[in-house]
Amino acid sequence: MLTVFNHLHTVHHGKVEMFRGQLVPCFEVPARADYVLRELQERNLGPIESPAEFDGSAFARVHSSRYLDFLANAWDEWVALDPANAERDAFPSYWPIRTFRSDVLPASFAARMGLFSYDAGTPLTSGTWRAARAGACCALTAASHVLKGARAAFALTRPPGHHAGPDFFGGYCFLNNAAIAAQALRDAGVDRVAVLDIDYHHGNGTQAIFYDRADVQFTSIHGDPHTEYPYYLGYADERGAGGGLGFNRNLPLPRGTGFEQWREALIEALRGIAAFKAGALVVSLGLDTFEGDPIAGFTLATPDYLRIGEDLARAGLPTVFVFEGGYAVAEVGANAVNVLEGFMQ
Ligand code: Q9C
Ligand code: ZN
Repeated sequence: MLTVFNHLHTVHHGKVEMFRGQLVPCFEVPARADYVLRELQERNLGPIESPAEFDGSAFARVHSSRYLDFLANAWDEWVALDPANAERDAFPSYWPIRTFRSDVLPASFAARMGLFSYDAGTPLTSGTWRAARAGACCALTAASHVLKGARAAFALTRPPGHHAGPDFFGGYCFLNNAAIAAQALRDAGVDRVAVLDIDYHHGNGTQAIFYDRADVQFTSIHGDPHTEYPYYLGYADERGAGGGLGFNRNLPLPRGTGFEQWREALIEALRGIAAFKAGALVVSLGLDTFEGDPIAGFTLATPDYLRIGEDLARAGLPTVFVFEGGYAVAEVGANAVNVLEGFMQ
């Protein structure tokens, strides 16, 4: 399988995130992508290339222009507030929840940080915009290979994307790489695109982007949001809105779920994808379902990821894989590449 690697990913390097009342070292670290890259090379999974250049128009198909403008300038605004900020990650401190206005764009940078985000665990750093932009270009390049007839392609990038919505960042995500790829497939003439999200955490950003759409079906298997991040979305009764009713499917599973039960959800998800008659599939490939993951609660083991790849291949669809979460750094390479190898067998 062809991999499109974001060589610029290292310029997004958060120092700390807010976790249980403390600033702790980031879980979402550059080594994650490097471990996957090394495993791809060691196992000779196929060519590894750099992303093509795209202008921002494909990003604007899923994100609002005021959000993209904000992201593009956020670091410079942060440093302009205080030169010492150059050494500090930027975090939001205020959020416009219920009864506040979200139509006004405040002059205050702090106010806009909160307007465009939903948690305090997602540091914005000097290279965030450059890394995220190059990452979205990886997703677009992978999609273009599939459009040209490749059976599958893998966008290997960080920061991840599936928590980023039309106009917000969070959950370590800034640009929604999977959504950008899915929309690009639609715009290139694929009538129906399925997005399957197998990260441990519900893909709230992707769901939000496509919630009222019948042309992009979103399915997610994840930890039950009653107890798991992102808490406020990902419940089974969220089925889509308006013309999109019936095209959103959430399969939450309790913390502690093992592979046997997880795989039943996967088979069910694939049944729904087959009924949708998609022309292409985008997989949000999170590996934080792994038993050793430090911030998640399923118990999948490394060999299980081969089975997942085999199951996904049986859908018989041109497939774009997009790297999402997975924080057991030393194992994330083997787990990710197992999915891809299982798919290609
Ligand atoms: N309980 C992705 O996997 N913080 N994002 C949880 C630990 C948010 C994960 C803190 C986790 C976001 C792409
Ligand atoms: Zn995750």
